[in-house]
Amino acid sequence: MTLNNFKTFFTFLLLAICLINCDDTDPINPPVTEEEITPTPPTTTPETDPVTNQPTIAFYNVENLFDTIDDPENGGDNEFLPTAAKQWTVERYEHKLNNIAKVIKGMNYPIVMGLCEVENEKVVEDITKEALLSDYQYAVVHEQSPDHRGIDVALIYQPSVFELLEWKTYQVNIPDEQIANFTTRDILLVKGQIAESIVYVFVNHWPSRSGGEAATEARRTYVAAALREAIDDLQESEPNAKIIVMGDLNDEPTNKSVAEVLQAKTAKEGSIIVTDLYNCTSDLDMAGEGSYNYQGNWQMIDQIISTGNLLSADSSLSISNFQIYKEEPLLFNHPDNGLTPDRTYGGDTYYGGFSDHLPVFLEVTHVIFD
Ligand SMILES: [Ca+2]
Ligand SMILES: [Ca+2]
Ligand SMILES: [Ca+2]
Repeated sequence: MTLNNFKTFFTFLLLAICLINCDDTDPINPPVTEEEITPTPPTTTPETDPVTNQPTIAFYNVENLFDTIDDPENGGDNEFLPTAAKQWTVERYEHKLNNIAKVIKGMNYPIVMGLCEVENEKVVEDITKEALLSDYQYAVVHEQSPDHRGIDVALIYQPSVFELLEWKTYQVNIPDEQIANFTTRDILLVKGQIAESIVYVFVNHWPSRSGGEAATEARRTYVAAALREAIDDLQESEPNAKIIVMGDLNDEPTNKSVAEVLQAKTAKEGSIIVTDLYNCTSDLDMAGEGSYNYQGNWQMIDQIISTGNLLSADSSLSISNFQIYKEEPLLFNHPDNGLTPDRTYGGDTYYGGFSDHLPVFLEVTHVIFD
């Protein structure tokens, strides 16, 4: 092979890799250069007490929760095997499950918790089987998504508090000029009952910014439009439906997809309209907080949004006090970027942390009328 041939081949190879990975789960850009960082010892994660004594609802991007078994129909799990460069072993998998269980405890064992970046139903069940969670009898709602890496969204819930009524998924087929048959994660809709209130929860994981925020924005506005349509349909048949939207939206509250297409308002805009969507994250977003650290900047890409009828304190079911679960064990001090979520992997280097995202949650008040 001549040098020019080699260059052409190499360029083609890079392009192919780029296309294959165009929807890599790293939400914003390639991982920060973590090679120079000393990994956190993975066996010393402390268990912390719950940060609230109120009932909670939460969402968590758990960063690539794959099992260690090869799914022959999914090429996307091949890097998460004991024999792969990442050396994804049962021991590491169990350490990660235990970390997630500690986070669930830390958020006071959410009644309902959305998850993303889970490989299959089994890995979600494995979370719920953690000893730390045994008192809560968590149950699972999961459906396989057509995402090319095989990662899905899911929901866990406490059946004694949240009665599961129905659930469905929305497959979103995004027309994309660069990639034929571009697929993303389904939107999961779960209908359940807390006390006397019916609530609808949409769990999301919108397409990543990998490849550039502007270049990929149309994918997220497309999914936002699909979600808006699903909500419009629901509100047409049930105008006062209590709706919670949660997920890793890979956009921030002020981006076009969230603010304009989904029409999620900031909570401070005028008086509350019961059927409108409000972004519960807005106050913390405007204060510079976030769930994801991109090169030193906190970004609020993991969000919880609700209809106005859930925001009134005298409602039979209300939510308030949105928070980012930002406890010390989930963070490490990056030499350039400051406090940053302590992730499981940087490239193939194992750090044994929790996730590249922080979990988010809010508090729930429910009133039973006699
Ligand atoms: Ca697997
Ligand atoms: Ca495979
Ligand atoms: Ca899957």
